[in-house]
Amino acid sequence: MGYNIAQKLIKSHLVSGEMVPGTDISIRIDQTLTQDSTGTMAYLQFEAMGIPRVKTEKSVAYIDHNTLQSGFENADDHKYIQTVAKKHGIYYSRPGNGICHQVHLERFGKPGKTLLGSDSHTPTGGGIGMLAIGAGGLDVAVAMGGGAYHLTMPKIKKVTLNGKLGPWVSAKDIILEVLRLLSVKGGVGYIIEYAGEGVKTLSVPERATITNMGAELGATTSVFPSDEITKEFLAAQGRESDWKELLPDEDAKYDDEITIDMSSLSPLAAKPHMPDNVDTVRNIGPIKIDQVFIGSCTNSSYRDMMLTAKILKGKTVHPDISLVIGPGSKQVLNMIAQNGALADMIAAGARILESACGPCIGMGQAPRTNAVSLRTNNRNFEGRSGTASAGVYIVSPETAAVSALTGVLTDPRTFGEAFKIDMPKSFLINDNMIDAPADEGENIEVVRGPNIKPFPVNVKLPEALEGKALIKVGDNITTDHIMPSNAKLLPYRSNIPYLSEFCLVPCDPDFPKRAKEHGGGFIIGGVNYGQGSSREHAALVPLYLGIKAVIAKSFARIHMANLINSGIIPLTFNNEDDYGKISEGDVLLLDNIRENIKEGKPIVLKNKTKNISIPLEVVLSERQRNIILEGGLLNYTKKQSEGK
Ligand code: MIC
Ligand code: SF4
Repeated sequence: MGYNIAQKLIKSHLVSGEMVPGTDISIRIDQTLTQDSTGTMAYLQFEAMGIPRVKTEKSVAYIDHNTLQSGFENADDHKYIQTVAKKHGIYYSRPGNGICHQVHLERFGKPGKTLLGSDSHTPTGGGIGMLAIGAGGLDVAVAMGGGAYHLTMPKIKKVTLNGKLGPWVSAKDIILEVLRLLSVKGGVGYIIEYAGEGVKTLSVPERATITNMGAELGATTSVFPSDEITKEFLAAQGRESDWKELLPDEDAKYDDEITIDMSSLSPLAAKPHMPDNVDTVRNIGPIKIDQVFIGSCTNSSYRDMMLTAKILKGKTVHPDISLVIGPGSKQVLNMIAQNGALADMIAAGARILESACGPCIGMGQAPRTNAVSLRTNNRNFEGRSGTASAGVYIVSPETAAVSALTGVLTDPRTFGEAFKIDMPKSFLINDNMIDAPADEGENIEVVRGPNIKPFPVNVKLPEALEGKALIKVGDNITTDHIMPSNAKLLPYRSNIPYLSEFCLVPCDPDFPKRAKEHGGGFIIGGVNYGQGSSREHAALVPLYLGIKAVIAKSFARIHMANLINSGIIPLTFNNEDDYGKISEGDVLLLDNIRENIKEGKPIVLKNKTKNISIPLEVVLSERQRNIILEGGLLNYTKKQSEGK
């Protein structure tokens, strides 16, 4: 039997398990990446493991999220990451060098390799045929130490792309169409593999836009073949020797398949406040807009910037609009500076940002009250822009740039003849902002500023757990709800006690106070609880507040892994209707929970307030059960290494 690309990648890295969907497997990790807002925690955890040097082929620490530096905190974190990287064998991409996913694609990604990143958009690397997966910082720390990455063997969904994109329709519209078809939970448990004639019409950055936003499907990752187009991209990056062909076997099998006719697509937009709330730009109509942001790891490549510049050339941004542009990397910024495209943007009135995440994670450029903001990034969750009342529409760079000129949401097909952007034969290569690690790390001093506080570690799971249902939330709660990130909070990513004051505040401002008053308890959630980012803070902060278990209808993949790694039990209802049997404030008891988890016995929750029993499910592998019993992955790893 032949293999598809995802299976080939897994098979060549399989450490344990068999490639049977739904079962626990582990894979060897070739490369890791971290960024600064998850990186501090990941490196603190790596240090706690006591391993002197990373064991991966390449590990890179990027500084791209926390670049606002409104106080000493960000800069302290940067210094800590710079020194810890130098000591332990990790490459360091300095602030200003670009967004981790864009730079990794340009300079380090290799077809056929595995990449684990402490950021949910790590699957961007799937654009060059990598198995690139987002995970919590602790999983990345373990991988840096040479440990395998454990995951549930996903099913493989084939997305066949037929035809060719029409004028002014772009890769962003393809992934928005996939989101429209599958929804934000449609990819859970799957790897999305792209195939079909249409693939050959897409450049690597366009493919990367699609795999990047596969994160919004909840997919484990997404992957494209590595073909002649990949080879040309790598050659233009001076890395042709990194190329390797990766195609599915002719008789490859898939668990599922959908087909998209690219020729029939039109410009699309995801309306507030979910990336799957998709309609055509034309149907939504010419709504008045206040702000446009072109950038983020989804749409900040050379192609996207050149296209934007061509649209803006000789024009003026509409008087009611603030247009902000963030080129994805120093390479891109430097190239558009040299060829004059940047000058066209500036002349048109665009506000140019440094190459970083910026507005995508609420680091500046919060729009006005009740604003409509058009953005080329990937998430439009409520409040993520920094303004709770603003509505964000996710669109392509084409739609964004044209609308910035007209002042209203505009179908770019009305602009005239479409521009064709050729991929450069060679990119501008200058890796002077990437610091190599020291050959010998022993004498390197790691610098720790006062903002770096110890992280919480759980205790062994007790015999029974009792506490109140401290909060009950609905479906699709994101990690941006659980642990919001914005210009005010992101500087505190290495300060869990401070962050705990903001846990779940978008759902209920009193939650942190209540959790503290009651000495912890339970969270009750709906479907797809914890979707979105990989931030393990969304588990560490509840742990700090004494949360013992989260009982939900279902969980998002990375957040569930982060809960387990923190020793918080993710429990699901046997019957979703039982969600109605718990009210906020009810006293809940999990009797014999230690024994039941250990023995894999059925778990029954007693709602003492209502005097009823509710059967629960805990879908854990044996390893995950042991992690929970030990009180988290760090304790478990320590126990393993002590050989007890
Ligand atoms: C995001 O896009 O939400 C982030 C910020 O990049 C997160 C990581 C983080 O919270 O630091 C992600 O996607 O994992
Ligand atoms: Fe940065 Fe936004 Fe990409 Fe997250 S989604 S890595 S915040 S650009």
